[in-house]
Parts: sequence; structure tokens; C-alpha cells
Amino acid sequence: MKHWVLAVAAMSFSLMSFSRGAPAGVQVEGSWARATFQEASNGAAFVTLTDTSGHGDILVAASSPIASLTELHVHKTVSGITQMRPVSVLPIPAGGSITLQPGAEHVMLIGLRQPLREGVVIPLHLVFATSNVVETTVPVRDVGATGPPDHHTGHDEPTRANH
Ligand SMILES: [Cu+2]
Repeated sequence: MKHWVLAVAAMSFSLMSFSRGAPAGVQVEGSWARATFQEASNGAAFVTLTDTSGHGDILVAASSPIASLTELHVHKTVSGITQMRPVSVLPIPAGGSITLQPGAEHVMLIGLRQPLREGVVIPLHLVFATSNVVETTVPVRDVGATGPPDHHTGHDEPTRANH
């Protein structure tokens, strides 16, 4: 009996360790999303990803229970027309960072199960090639927001008019 209890304790400890993921090699901060209008079926989430391993990492997938499909997107300008394009991965340079933001890289939330309302916090799972899964939360800001809640927006970015 005693051994069984110890085995269970050891098992739950290892599960606990596993759920925290591998040693953090990517720092996730400044996450935010922009509120959507009632009829909108898609939204976008933004984060800043910083490689702390010194070897770089790759964002290979993202998912959220609030969207039926989640894609990694970039904006590409072809013949003067800027469009969103899905990409399979978003690389994070060694020792550097990438900032997902409106008009650039973003996590596309497709088929929203509910509108993104200002003030709610949505779960986001980020899957990295090396650092495995990072669970994060994304605060939803107002429809005119241009950055995360602690973002110092001393200047108005052009993206403000494009939502
Ligand atoms: Cu997109």
C-alpha cells in the first residue's frame, strides 16, 4: 500500500513537471488581441516571443479553444496589395525576439466560437520546435487597440484605421 502511494505521488509529480513543459527557452510576453465586432468570425492574437536559449526556436503551431482553426499568418505585399498569408512556421532568431502585431505576423483565430469581447482573457497554446508547448493567456483589448495593455503608444500607428 505504501509503495503504491509513493508510486502515484512520483507519477503525479512527473506529470506536473511535464505540464510545465521543457525548460523555458522562449519567453512569451505582451500578449493581446483586439476585440471583434459581433458578426466577425475571425480574430487575431499577438505576442512577443524572445529566445532565451541562445539557440533560437521556431513557433510551429498555435491553438485556442475559442477558435475552430488557428493559423500562423504574415502580411505580404504583392504588386502594391497587402494580404495575409498562412505560413507553416515563424522562426525566432537566436537570442532575439519577434513581435507579432497588426499588419505583420499574427496568430489567426478562425471560426470564433464567440466574439472577442474587450476585457475577457482567452487561452492560447503555442507549440515550439524546441521548447514544446507554452500555455499563455491573451487579454482582449478594445477594437482600436494597437498594442498590449502595457504598450506605450505615444504615437498612432497606421494600423489603427485598418481594423
Ligand atoms: Cu491573418
